[in-house]
Amino acid sequence: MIRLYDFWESGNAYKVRLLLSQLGIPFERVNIDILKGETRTERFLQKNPNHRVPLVEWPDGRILTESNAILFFFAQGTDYLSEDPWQRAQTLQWMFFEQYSHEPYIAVVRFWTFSGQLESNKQFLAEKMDRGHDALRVMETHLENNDFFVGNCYSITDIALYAYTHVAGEGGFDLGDYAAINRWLDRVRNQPGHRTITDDVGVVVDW
Ligand SMILES: N[C@@H](CCC(=O)N[C@@H](CS)C(=O)NCC(=O)O)C(=O)O
Repeated sequence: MIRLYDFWESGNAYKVRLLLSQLGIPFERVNIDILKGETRTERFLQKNPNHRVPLVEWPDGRILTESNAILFFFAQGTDYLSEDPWQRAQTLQWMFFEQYSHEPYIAVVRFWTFSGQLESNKQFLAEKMDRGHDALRVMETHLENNDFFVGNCYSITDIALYAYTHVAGEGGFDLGDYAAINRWLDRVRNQPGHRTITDDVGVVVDW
């Protein structure tokens, strides 16, 4: 069985938990507590020198990191990723947007908040909030005319963007002014097999 190295509060890890659950792929789950520095131990660094979860390990020893690469891998040949070359390129476009223009702001402020690092980063907060709202406006504009991000159907692109958008409020981002985003969040939540970020999925194992 494949094994996911996971951290409960991580939206990046949640992306993988959600897709594997929706695809019905069984998996083991190892909780790595990033707040205790468990991604920086020698043992974990041997698996990912870039000290981050999510990480998926196969029984034959193969390892894949980077949440959106993991989504892309498992979605191939399924309804969660189009076969059409243009739509696949659009999927990559939005997933790179998520990693460069969305996650570094919305996820980071949420992380500072729940890890108690907001005060020590307060000089960066205003800019992080501005850039986060820039990303939300880009999403809002797209969703005003589209039900989903690519091909007008639910795909890994929506999973990648849902992961941190739906918990943006935990970092102080008020989603009240983003009507189209809120309608999209509801559409994502209503997809078959949806799991929340706190749902207990996979088989928890020690390592
Ligand atoms: N680009 C990576 C980002 C992964 C990432 O930032 N993981 C965080 C948790 S959300 C982590 O493991 N941090 C631990 C550390 O930096 O040591 C992805 O999409 O998977």
